[in-house]
Amino acid sequence: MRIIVIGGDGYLGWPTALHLSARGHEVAIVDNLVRRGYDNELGTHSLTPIVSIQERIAVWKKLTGHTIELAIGDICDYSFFEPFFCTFAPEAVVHFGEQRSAPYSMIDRRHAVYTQTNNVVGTLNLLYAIAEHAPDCHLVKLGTMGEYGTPNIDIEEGYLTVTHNGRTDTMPYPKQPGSMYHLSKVHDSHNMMFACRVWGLRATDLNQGVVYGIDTAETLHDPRLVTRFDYDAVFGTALNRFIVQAVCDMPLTVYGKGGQTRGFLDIRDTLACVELALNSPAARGEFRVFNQFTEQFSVQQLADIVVQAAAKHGIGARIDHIDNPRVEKEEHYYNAAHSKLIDLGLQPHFLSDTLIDSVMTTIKMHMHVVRANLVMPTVKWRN
Ligand code: NAD
Ligand code: USQ
Repeated sequence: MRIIVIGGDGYLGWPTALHLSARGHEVAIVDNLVRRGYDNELGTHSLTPIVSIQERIAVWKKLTGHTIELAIGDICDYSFFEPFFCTFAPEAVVHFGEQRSAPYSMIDRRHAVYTQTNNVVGTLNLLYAIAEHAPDCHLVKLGTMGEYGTPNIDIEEGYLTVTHNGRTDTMPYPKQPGSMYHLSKVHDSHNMMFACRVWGLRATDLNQGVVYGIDTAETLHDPRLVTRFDYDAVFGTALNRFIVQAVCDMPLTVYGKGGQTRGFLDIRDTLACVELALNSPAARGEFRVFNQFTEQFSVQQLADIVVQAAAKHGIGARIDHIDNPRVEKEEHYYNAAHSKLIDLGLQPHFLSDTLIDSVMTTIKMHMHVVRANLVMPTVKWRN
């Protein structure tokens, strides 16, 4: 297939582009490199040393003979995106290219407006490009489990059948997102559903949980193929942060009571899920929603798992319950369906000591560059 990977320089987009290229697909990366710009803005960095996207692609070509096309530009700029889209003529697009940090979106008005403009306008441009130039193209879009929030009933995969005043209908599952970023994903979902219903597009919304891990089969070929790895309080995510904190002898930062429960998955399963979705596309006019995670954990459970794994390495990690900078339930019911990707053949990599050990090994190689001042949260949901 001819596949565009939007956001192909990011944590998940880069290893996904390699994975698809390794399977013989013709891959093009579109990225405006804004993620590297956020690092300049915030003084953050990837713990793993990442080379330029041009060098990454050149190394991949030298090692495997596979070419990955590159278009540096902003998908919000239709005068850039439309001609590239027409020339490449994709059969599928995997869309990772959004501002994805909840804390970043909550810094202030400007960051909230930027996040929602970047994410919603970019996706809207993509929907128009597909509708106008390649209506058969399958859109595989990264959404988030956080669109649903933490309702006191089971979470279904995208839709809920409701009986009201004696009549029954199936409609989008109610959304109660927890940040301006998560809200942007809800807006995207509505726009995609509209485009499928009205223009007959085909789209799969992958409502992904929190991802952990670093290495994939393809990135392990050469150190210059490593993906980025964030541990700071704005872009670092829970489990990845906890492992860095344990290795660097810092307390594990559980926010509040730690009963916040979320879906989690290994980065290798992100790649597998995207591939499964691409291999069995949605039908024309269908807006499919898959909940993309493999296990549920509370933040406290994750911290406990990391403390135990660290002990095996002789590290005496400890947990600090710090004031929660976010507004979120710290004790709640959580039971989310996630069977559609399993039905398509997903064989999950469940969280294991082996995975934590391998992440610890990589972190140890780079721990001398960890900046302690980036670890504690400074962005608050409410001042
Ligand atoms: P990332 O920030 O590392 O990568 C996103 C990439 O998109 C970056 O390289 C950035 O430069 C690019 N980008 C952003 N806006 C763009 C634009 N307007 N035009 C072109 N390129 C643009 O993020 P990630 O962790 O790889 O996440 C990828 C996607 O997966 C996001 O949509 C995110 O919401 C979703 N997701 C991530 C996680 C996670 O735990 N990392 C979990 C669930 C969902
Ligand atoms: N948390 C802590 N301590 C930390 C960091 C986080 O207790 O040091 C808690 C948070 O308060 C939250 C939970 O862990 O309750 C998850 O936070 P996170 O920062 O790991 O993840 P989140 O902000 O939800 O966002 C990440 C990605 C985002 C993706 C989302 C999937 O950055 O792109 O959409 O995970 S989900 O959570 O399912 O919505």
